[in-house]
Order: sequence, then structure tokens, then C-alpha cells
Amino acid sequence: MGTALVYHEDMTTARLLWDDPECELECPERLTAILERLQQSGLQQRCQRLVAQEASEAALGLVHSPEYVGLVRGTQALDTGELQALSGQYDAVYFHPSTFHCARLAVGATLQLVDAVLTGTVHNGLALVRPPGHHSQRAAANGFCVFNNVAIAAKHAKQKHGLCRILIVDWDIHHGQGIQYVFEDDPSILYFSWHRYEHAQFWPHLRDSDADVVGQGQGRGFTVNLPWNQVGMGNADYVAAFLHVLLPLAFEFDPELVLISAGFDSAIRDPEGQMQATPECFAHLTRLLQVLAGGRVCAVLEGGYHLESLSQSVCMMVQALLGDPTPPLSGPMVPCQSALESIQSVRAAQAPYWKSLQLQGATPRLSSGTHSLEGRPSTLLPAGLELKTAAAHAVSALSSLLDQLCLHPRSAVHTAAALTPLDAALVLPPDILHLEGSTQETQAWTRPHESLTQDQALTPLGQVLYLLDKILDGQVGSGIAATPAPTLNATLDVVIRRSLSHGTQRLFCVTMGQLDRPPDLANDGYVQIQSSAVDGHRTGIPGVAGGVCGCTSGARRPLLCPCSRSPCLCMGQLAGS
Ligand code: Q9C
Ligand code: ZN
Repeated sequence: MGTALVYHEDMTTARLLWDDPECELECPERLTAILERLQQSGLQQRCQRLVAQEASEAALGLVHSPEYVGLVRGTQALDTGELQALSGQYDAVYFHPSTFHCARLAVGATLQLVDAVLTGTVHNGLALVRPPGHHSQRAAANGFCVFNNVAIAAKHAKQKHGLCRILIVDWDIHHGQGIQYVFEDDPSILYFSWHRYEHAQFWPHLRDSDADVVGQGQGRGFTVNLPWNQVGMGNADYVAAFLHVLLPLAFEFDPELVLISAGFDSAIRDPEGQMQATPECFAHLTRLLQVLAGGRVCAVLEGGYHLESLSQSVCMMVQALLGDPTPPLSGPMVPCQSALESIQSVRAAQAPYWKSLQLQGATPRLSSGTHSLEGRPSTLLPAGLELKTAAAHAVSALSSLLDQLCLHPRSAVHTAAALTPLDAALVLPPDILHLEGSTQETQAWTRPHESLTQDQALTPLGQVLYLLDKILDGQVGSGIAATPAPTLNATLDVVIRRSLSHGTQRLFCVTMGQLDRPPDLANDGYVQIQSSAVDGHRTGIPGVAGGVCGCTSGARRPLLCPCSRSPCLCMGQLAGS
């Protein structure tokens, strides 16, 4: 068992015959550049080469109307003027006399790949095709696409192989609205697409591409749109989208087959996408998908218009399909704010339909996903051992990315301390920054607390609040503060109130020793863990030393960071103070 590469060189014959800056990107060199690079890197030779054949008209009829198929068939006999006139009736489309032949080869290649994977001839594979497919619709060409290769293949897999659940991952940078429309009411196809959207300012400018469009009728929740509202999305944004949107849903869906609408206009340097993801990212995305469906992954080329970036990215994907080690992702793995907002809006829109999104701060559930793979009876599943190895590989891929990905932009200062007076008994590591400063409104916060109004209490409180503000606005990761013993209770109260007034939604507060819960705080989520021990060493809570109180808030950011770097403030009275 290996990796299939399905191709036919005739697919390089269709090309633009007139001047049209919009369409000239989709050129034969796209395929030749990919093939040349696959050859040079020795990857092509490691694949099982399949020569594409034209799909039957019956196959085209799985998605397209007979009238539309007849119309495209008719383009073989048109002259250039007629081709141009017909092309003008569609959005971003050109026809060439060989278009019908190429488009049938593209569908045929995709079906051969699916057949090879589903009959067990190969493990996974790639169909290198032109024209692309994901924009084309029942009776319309659109966005360089003539027949919907991937949608036809999904219908075929259901009809000819009896599959019940197919995942389509569309990582092309354009919304595959054609695929969405074919399956919008079909719960057997989970369609995920991310796309440059910019609040509908980007082509194809459809309201249908937004995150709150989730499918219709029985198919609600099986259309998943992740619109990017800014250009420049990179590795961290893509990985975060997989870990926090696609994979939780995909594990829960438990597909029998994964089809990738593999467009590489989502990669760096592509003129259409304007994104930043490096070619290595596509190896990681591929690996992450290989844990699903027993590794039955079929990738089908869609867009990708920067020849160098395109061919590098395809090589990375093929390496992953072949099972080669994945080169590490470089650069800071910090998703941008706009990406987090997009991710959060899909999660909110999809939450009614998916258990995995209903748990707060949920991250992909590895155990359940890999379990259901083994547990579900299916004649199609490969041998147990092989599957377990594949799952183990994917799990390790996943956890290493989780380790790398930090959803909290890392603070400039890791830990800071506010200590007055600097207790000589307290020996802190040298990399802890000593903060001195005060908050303007310190006095206002003392109002309900008599103990804080005295001068000797005011200065420490000002320092604690100064430190807290730095933590709350992300300049400092965590902090340590010392307070005079008589004011510790009141200071805790002020710290909680100030955190809440900064918009913190969830706050985890651990108190050790005789500290009172602030009396008029809302009751929701309050859990008291009783402990007879006043001394922290005897509470049985590891890592908590006596007399220290900690507050952890994980809420200012839209998502809980999987590597758990929630901002944290530890307060305590210093020995002797
Ligand atoms: N001025 C694929 O990537 N661009 N198709 C329209 C409008 C059309 C992309 C620009 C892009 C089609 C498969
Ligand atoms: Zn595209």
C-alpha cells in the first residue's frame, strides 16, 4: 500500500486564448511546475502512478444537469470568439477547445483516486488536475472551475462504495461555494472551508461564505465556514483553525473518507490569497487529517497560482502522504486577533450542532476520536496494527503542534513581583522583574475597606494594582505580590473586583488559610473546597505552599490556551510583615 499520484498530461492543454488578467493565473505551467518538482525531489517516483481517464457522462450527472454537460461538450467545436463570448456569461471562467476533455479527465482522475483508496489499492493519494472544481455548480462554471471534481467524487463514494460519512476539507483560499451548494442539506457530507472573506469584500463576495451559514434542514451543522477577515494569515492561524474548529468536529463526525480540496492559493506568495502560511504548513495539515478515516485521504488539486510556492507546498503534502517526517514549523506560533475572532465565530455558530464545541474551552478530544476509529465496525478499515500506528503518529503530530501553538500572545515579561518592603527572606529567581509603580485610582478602590485607607496599606495596594493591570493587559505573564497581613483579605477583594471590571469573564481563585470570600460577589461558578488544614503543606494540593493565595484567570482571550498559560497572580503575606 502506498500513495497514488493520478495525472494525465493532456490536462496541460487547456489555456486562456485571449487577454484576461483575471483568468491568466490558471495556466498549464501550474501542473508542469508541480510535476517537475515532484520529479526532482524524487517524490514522484515513490508514488504509484495512475494515468487518468475521462469520467463517464453518468459521473458528471451525479452533480451537473444534462443541459450544462451538453453545453460544455459543445465548446469543443467553438471558435475563439465563440469561446470568449460563452466564457463571458460566467464569473471568472474561460473555455478552450480542450476544456471538455480536460475537465472530464479531472473528474476521472479524482474518481480513480477515490476508487484506489476505497478498494485498498493504495493508502492515500493525490489527483493533479486542471481545471479545478470547487466553484462549479449544477448548471454553471465559476472561478476557473468547470465540473466539480470533489463533489462528484463524494457522491460517487456514497453511491458506488456505500459510504455514509465523508469529510471534505477545502483549504483553498477561496470559498468552494459549489461544493457547499451541492451538499447544504446533506448530513452525510461534512464540508469545511476556510477562505479569504474580508467581510464579503473578497471574491466571490457571498453572504453564503460567512460563519453563520451552517447548512439547511437535516444538513444543519454539516457546512462549516471559516471566513478570514484579514490577509496575512499564517501557520499559527491555520493550525489553530484545525485544532479548534475542524478537528473537534471531524473526530466527532468520524468520517470514512477524507477528501481534500487542496488549493494552494492559501500559501505564502500566492497573488490571490495574500496569506503567509509556509509550504511546511501543508505537511502538518495533511498529517493532522491522516488520523481520520483510517488514513484514507484523497487530495485533489484546486487553486494555487504562485508556481514556486504551489509546487513546494504540493511536495510537502506528498511527503506527508508518504509518511515522511514533517519539517517543524518556524516562527512564533501565535494566531492573530482577527483569526481568533473568526475561529470563535465559527465555534459559536456550530456549537448547537456539535458536542465537542459545547464543553467550555474544549480542545480536540484525541481519545474519543481515535477510539471511535477502532471501535466502529467497518469492512473498510485497514489492519488494526497499521491503524494504531497511524493514529499514534497523528496524535503525536497533534500534541507537538498543541505544545507549539500559544493562543495567548506571549508577554514581554514572564513574571514580575510587587514587593514592599523587599523581604530579605524571600529569594526570587533572577529573571523575575521587580515592578515599582502605582495606579492612579488606588485610593478609589480602597473605599469599602477601612483597613486599606491607612498610608502604610495604600502603597502596597497601589503596587499590586499596578502589577495586576500589567497582567490584565498582557505586558506581564504572571506576578507575585506581597501585602501586609491585616489587609490581605481586602486586597484580594479589590483584586477580584478590578479583574472583573477589566472584562475578565472567568476567574479561578484559590485561597489558602483564613481568607474570606468577598461577600457580595455573584454566586455563579463558586465552588468551595473545604480543607481543615490551614497550612498549605497539608492540603494535599501539589505545588501550593502555605499561606499563599492564587488567582488564575483564563478568560480575557477568546480561547483557553491548550498549553495553559493563563495569566496568574500570586499574593501573600511575607514572613514577618
Ligand atoms: N476580480 C480557484 O482558486 N478571481 N479559483 C476573481 C475578481 C477568481 C479562483 C477576481 C478566482 C477564482 C480554484
Ligand atoms: Zn482558490
